[in-house]
Amino acid sequence: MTDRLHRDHLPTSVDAPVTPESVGIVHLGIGAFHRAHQAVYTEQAARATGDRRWGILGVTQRSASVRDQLRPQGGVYSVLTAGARDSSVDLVGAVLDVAWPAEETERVLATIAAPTTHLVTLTVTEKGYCRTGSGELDLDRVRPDLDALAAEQGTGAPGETVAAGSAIGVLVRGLAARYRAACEAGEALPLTVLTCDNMVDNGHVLEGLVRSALDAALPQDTALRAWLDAHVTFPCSMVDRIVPATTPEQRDAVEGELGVRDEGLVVGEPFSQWVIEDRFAGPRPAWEQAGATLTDDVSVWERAKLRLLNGTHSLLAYAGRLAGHVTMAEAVEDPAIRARARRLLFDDALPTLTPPDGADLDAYGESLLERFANPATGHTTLQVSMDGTQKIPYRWGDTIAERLAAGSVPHGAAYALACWSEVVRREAVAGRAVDDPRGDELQRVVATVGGGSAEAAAPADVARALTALPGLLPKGVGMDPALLDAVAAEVAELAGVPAAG
Ligand code: CS2
Repeated sequence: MTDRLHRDHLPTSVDAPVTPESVGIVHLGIGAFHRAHQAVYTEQAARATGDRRWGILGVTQRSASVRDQLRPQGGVYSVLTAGARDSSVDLVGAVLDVAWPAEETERVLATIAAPTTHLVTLTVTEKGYCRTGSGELDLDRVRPDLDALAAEQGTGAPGETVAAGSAIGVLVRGLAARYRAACEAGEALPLTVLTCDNMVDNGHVLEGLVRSALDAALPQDTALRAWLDAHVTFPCSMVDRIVPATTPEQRDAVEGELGVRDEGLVVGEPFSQWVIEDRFAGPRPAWEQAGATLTDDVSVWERAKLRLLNGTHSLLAYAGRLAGHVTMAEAVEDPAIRARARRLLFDDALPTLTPPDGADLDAYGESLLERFANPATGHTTLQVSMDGTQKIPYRWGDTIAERLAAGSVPHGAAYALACWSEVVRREAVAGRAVDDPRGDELQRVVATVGGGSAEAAAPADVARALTALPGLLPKGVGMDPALLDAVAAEVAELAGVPAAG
């Protein structure tokens, strides 16, 4: 048995990480992605500048597991950069601690309110934004947090601190706590709320949800809203690094290399990119010193990345699963699947995009296929295929809408929809849960198409019904006859039966 990695006794074979002096950032959703991306930029910026104000308090929503990995290590963990040919291990010390709101809501809210904190950042995944199928804040899901918020602001029944049940809940309650602290201190206490999730206009989406939550919980509180208007910003950002779930084998391999056990190890590909809208309410880490791009307009980057990288990724995941491929690398190396991926990438998505800052999108598209083929990350088709209803709108929806509007049928995207539909149908037939927040609804659609039985549902009819699912594609697009015919034809080929209807 080797010792556990710890900030106070570090292996000498790798550079020591920086230990920040205080928490400057509260990060909601400290999964593997944050630890392999924004935390790495924060660490590198601290190394480059010596500015040690930017420790991170990670907040984990769903379970205590990341806290239990990192707290016994004093927050330090390693990042395995897994390239097709080489790999390397680095230590990151930017995370000072991890809190689980089920047990430590008060501490999380107090840290968001603290004057030394300047940023709340988020990677809570698409489903973590608690939206209904039509994109509104799902008030039922955040109700306990809204009631707690009203109580904390003195307009509801006061009581014990209620454990926060959602990331949006933590955020709005944290903002209100900061506003109260600002009033008490007689200072503005500005705050930047920076979302790093894969959604179009992510900052604007988040700001809209926060305002809806405040409208629902505190309809009379104009002073809090005035503070928000004047002192809180919600910049957009585009993040990119392929970060698969860490495997036990990777943990063992890094243990062999470091000579200590790291339960918090994360794995990432060599490529990493971060484009951030330069709209901060107060100070921030010098992330540009670590390679981040600060810009006035993130949207061109965001659209290109979502439609090209994530769009193709999802196609490969569903097509790969149907073909029995476990890893994304196997899926992209399958010639039949690769040809379809190229179609989505180059024929459907690319013509809908404006290249950001003179970037060569053809070269970018080719580089993506190479990145996906990196076998060292071990990224699985199962992981990328989860939460389809939350991802497809951003990844395929706009591409499809724009190609149809331009008078052409996007066959790559139709194939992608067919693959997704087939994965859903086969799960339903096998009686397995679909890993998606709308999974039960998807199962019901399949059963309804089959007159009450998933087995009886014709694949092409299922595909038509799923393509028309409310909230999946932009309004009206899921009903487009040319698209529906193309999807049905693709699914019939996949399922080996003639297209129905
Ligand atoms: C992937 C992304 O799991 C997924 O849905 O498409 O996590 C992808 O690896 C990242 O966005 C790459 O930046």
